[in-house]
Parts: sequence; structure tokens; C-alpha cells
Amino acid sequence: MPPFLSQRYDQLRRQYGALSSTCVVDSPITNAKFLSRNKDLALVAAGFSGGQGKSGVDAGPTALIEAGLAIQLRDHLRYNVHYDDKIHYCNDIVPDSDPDHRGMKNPQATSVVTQKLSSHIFSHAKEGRFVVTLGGDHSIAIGTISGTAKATRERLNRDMAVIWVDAHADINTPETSDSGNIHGMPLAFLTGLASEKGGKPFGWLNSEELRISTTKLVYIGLRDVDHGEKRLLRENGIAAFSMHDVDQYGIGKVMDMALAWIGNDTPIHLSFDIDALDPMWAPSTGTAVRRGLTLREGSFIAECVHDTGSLIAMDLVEVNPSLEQEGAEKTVEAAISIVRCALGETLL
Ligand SMILES: [Mn+2]
Repeated sequence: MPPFLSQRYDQLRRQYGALSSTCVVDSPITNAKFLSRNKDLALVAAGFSGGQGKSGVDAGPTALIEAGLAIQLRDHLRYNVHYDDKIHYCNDIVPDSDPDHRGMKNPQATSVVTQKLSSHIFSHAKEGRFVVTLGGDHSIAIGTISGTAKATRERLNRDMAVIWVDAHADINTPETSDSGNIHGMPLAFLTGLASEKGGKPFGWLNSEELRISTTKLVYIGLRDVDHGEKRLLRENGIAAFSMHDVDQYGIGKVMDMALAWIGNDTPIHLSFDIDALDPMWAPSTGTAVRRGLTLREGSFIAECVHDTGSLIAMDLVEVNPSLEQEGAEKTVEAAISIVRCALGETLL
């Protein structure tokens, strides 16, 4: 039993009964509980790479679209896809000079780009559309999650949960980060563990409506967590299922526990970093870590989250097609299949 769960296990048992070996859902319905029109979907291509140091991740969305993702969502999965047919690089709003701030690299650029993305995502989510955002590096989640969190509060008067599937915890504060790369910090800013005054980079996030609670954040797939991040996870009692838990319980039980933690009545934003998968399945990514999820386990996570009927948005990030030759195609295929599973593709 992961330590954060043992404290609440009795409570969870009372609430949900004994945890079964399948996903905690009433039935595998595809009805979306929290969307206004069941099959209305916005696809956003966020080709931003300034949250980390390697070029090429900005081409991730293009690779996914060129491999047919938008067409598959429309023709195979029958979504009404709203796609503006452009990759949002946002180069026009990136400042010429961008000195480090509290050790963060590209702080102004990442702040203005994610702020713009936040209102873009908000404009779709407030219509009750499902929003799929393709990264780009994982700093874009500052924009996507704040946008859906705000829309969910305005539209449904609810807080949403975030399932963060990743090898890394991405919850460094500027002070605990060794690299200064903001793609390792999105959850610190989104939860308010890190904050800034207005006018400074990420000062715009200084508003409760844009944030998520640490109690509604659940990790799956962790295996490369920095020292300071481990402390933040412990001190804040954040629900985290590492690869150790996946080994011990199997992915089925991990999903039971993760979804029981969130509960049946909470909208879910899924933020999926392709580096959660083992490099065997997804080698073409900036910070690959061995001993990760199999492609089947990653797909199962996406299927289970879909089956809750609570999913309202997802990010698929960190596909960097320039890092590998053969591996790039494999990584793109894996990413597409994760998105398809999250959107209702089934094996039978
Ligand atoms: Mn990440």
C-alpha cells in the first residue's frame, strides 16, 4: 500500500467498497458526464519548446497530425473535430531578451506562451468541448490545465482532478530545480507551491480559479523524481503511483486506486507525457528514462480514464521526432494510440 493511501484506505473502502480488480466505473459507457456535446472535440497543436533545452519537440504536433491523428479522430472515432489547422508556436509573442529569473530559463517566453494557451484552451473548454492539446514540451500544461480548471469552475462550479502520467513529477519549484527548465515545474505553479507576484513571469497564475488542488492530483508511472520533489510529494500527501506500485499491484489495481482517490463525480484532465512509456516504446523524447510503462499499460491507463466518463481534456506531450530516426515513427505511433484510447477506442 503506498503510504499516502494507507491513511485514507479505510475511508476509501467505506466509500467505494473493496477495491475490485477492474476499473472503478459503473459500466463502460462512453457518455461524457461533464461535456455539453458528447462528440465535440477541440484539437490544439502547441509547438512550444522553450520549457526545456532541446530543439525538435516543437515539431511534435506536426508529426502527430501528419501521421493522421486529426483524420482518425474524425473518421474512425467519429468526433466533430474543431481544428484551426495551425501549429501554435507563438514566436510572435516571445520577447527578444529573456534573462533567467529565480534560476528559470526562458521565464518570460514560457509565461506569455502558456498564458495565451490558457485563454485559448479556456475558450474551447467553456463551450463544453473535449480539448486535446498536442505538445510541445510539458510546460504547456501550465496553459492547458489552468484553462480547463477555470472553464470547469465557471461552467460546472466544480474543481477538477488531474491525472499526470509521466516518468517525472514535474513539480519542482524554481528553487528546487537543478536545471532551471520550466517543463519540470508546471505542477508547482499550477498547485500554488510556487508562485509569483503580478507583473513577474507566471504572476498571471496568481488566481485560485486557474489552479488545481494538490489533493486532486494523481501521478502514475513515476521513476525519476528529484530530491526536492520527493519532499514536496510527501509533505503535501500527493497521490503518486510509481513504477514500483505498477510492479507490485499491476496496472489494473493501480488504476482502481487512482480513480477511487479521485472519485466518480469529478471532471478529469489527463496530462500524458510520452516519456512515461519505456524507451522501448517511445524512444524519441527529450528525457527518456528506462524501466517505464509498456505501451499496453499506457493504453490501459487511457482506456480506464475514458471509461469513467469524467474525462474532459488531455495533453499528449514531449514527442520529439528529431531525436531518433526509426524511433521517431514508433514514438509517434505510440502517442497516437494513447490519444485514441483516451477518446474511446476499444479492443473489441
Ligand atoms: Mn513531463
